[in-house]
Amino acid sequence: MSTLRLFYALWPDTALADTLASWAARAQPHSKGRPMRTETLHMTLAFLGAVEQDIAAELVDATPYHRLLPGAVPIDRYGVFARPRILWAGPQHTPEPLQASHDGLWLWLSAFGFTPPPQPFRPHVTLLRNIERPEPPADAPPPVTWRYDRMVLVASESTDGGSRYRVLARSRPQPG
Ligand code: 2AM
Repeated sequence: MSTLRLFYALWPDTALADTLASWAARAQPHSKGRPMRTETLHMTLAFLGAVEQDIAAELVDATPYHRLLPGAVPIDRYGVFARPRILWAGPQHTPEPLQASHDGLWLWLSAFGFTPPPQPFRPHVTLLRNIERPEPPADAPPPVTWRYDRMVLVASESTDGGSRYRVLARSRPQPG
């Protein structure tokens, strides 16, 4: 059976995506590397990898009902993942409610047969790939607050021009 490469993420609105793109542009002269396209910028909550079509269909149906508690995450620093050569933006400290949403998501996903990765959650937005410097720029732009109330289920598809992301489902915001 064929599979889909899936992940859950927070997706920024266009204003925040533009701000994150400006963070990428500001770091690029220092870090070099390839900026992510503005419309692809996101914060991954859970990477599932290759998922069978029937499980993917179950996730699409169930995702609207897995409601996230609304929260906010400060984007206040640059960071580097040296081995995959990524320059990212993210919080200095993971907010406890975001950690709880991450943990709750994986608990919910366990009912579908998924197990969480062994490494701790490191919330980040990948800004540049294939960077040429192992340290981030010394100064970050002014911090921004990312307010979220839902997550998206995304399929990552290989195309001739690289990866393309397709949103398959959205969780519903908590009723107000
Ligand atoms: P990254 O930006 O740090 O590479 C789609 O690939 C999303 O899932 C990206 O945000 C990616 O993070 C994240 N991800 C997490 N674990 C991954 C893995 N083992 N392989 C590929 N992507 C992963």
